[in-house]
Amino acid sequence: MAMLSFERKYRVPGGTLVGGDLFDFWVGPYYVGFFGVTTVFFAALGTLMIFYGTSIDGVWNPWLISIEPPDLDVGLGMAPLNEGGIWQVVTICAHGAFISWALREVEICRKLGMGYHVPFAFSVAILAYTTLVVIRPVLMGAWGHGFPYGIWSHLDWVNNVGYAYGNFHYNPAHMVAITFFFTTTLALALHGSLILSAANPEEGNEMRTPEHEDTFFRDFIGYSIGPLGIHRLGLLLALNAGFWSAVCIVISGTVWFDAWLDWWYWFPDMPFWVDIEGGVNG
Ligand code: UQ2
Repeated sequence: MAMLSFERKYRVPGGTLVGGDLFDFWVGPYYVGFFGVTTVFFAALGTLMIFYGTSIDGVWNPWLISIEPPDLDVGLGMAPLNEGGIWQVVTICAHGAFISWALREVEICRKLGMGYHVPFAFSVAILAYTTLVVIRPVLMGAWGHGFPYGIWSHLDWVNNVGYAYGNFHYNPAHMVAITFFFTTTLALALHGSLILSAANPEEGNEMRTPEHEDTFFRDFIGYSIGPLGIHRLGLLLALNAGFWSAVCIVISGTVWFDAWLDWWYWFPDMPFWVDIEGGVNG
């Protein structure tokens, strides 16, 4: 594997959290480290379990493969392998692989003397997954509340769980999450288009500068958030999209049990107008 001209300079020893210098080496372009080994271990074991599970089911259409969680009556116990136990092992392996991946990012950050923004951001994604398959099932008392590991089956799960609370779009945290998702795409579209408009000119034209980028938005809306600020905003928006997604599902079935539409009755039920004749309360 060819090395970029600057790569060797940054292949410095140290910065490891676990294993000292035992795993402090590279394979081709990849830093290994203790957590590189554990990532490969958990990812391989989890993948093998998925193949084992679907071979029991006799399903080989990739769209239809599904590793189901245990039945609800298993509660928070261990299930036999072919009755949801495979799902439990795959869930443990997924956490092992995801957390190892985050800690490998931390070791690379430490080597390079960088901030921990990337592992922090990835941890929010892990938290969203953990909320679905661990935190909410534990709060509700059964692993069976986790989602099945299948392309088609997880869509069915989202559909059914959504309708279990009436219309999920009335969930206020779901509204906040969607707003962050949409605003993330708005910010990235503004940023991507602004950078390309300045940094990728037509053949023969000279590249424009960050000052041009600032000036465009000053001329346009009287405000520029700045070349550092747009990345702070982007990270803030994206992390909030994941965080509020986790909030909107974890409160469904734990602190709110009815249709989400009914939650909004706090507004017409406020004391100022709750007894007004002809109002929503009759
Ligand atoms: C900006 C800036 C960038 C950018 C973008 C803006 C020079 C290269 C996209 C403009 C962004 C603004 C005004 C914030 C918009 C707010 C939301 C919530 C979408 O000023 O500095 O750097 O890429």
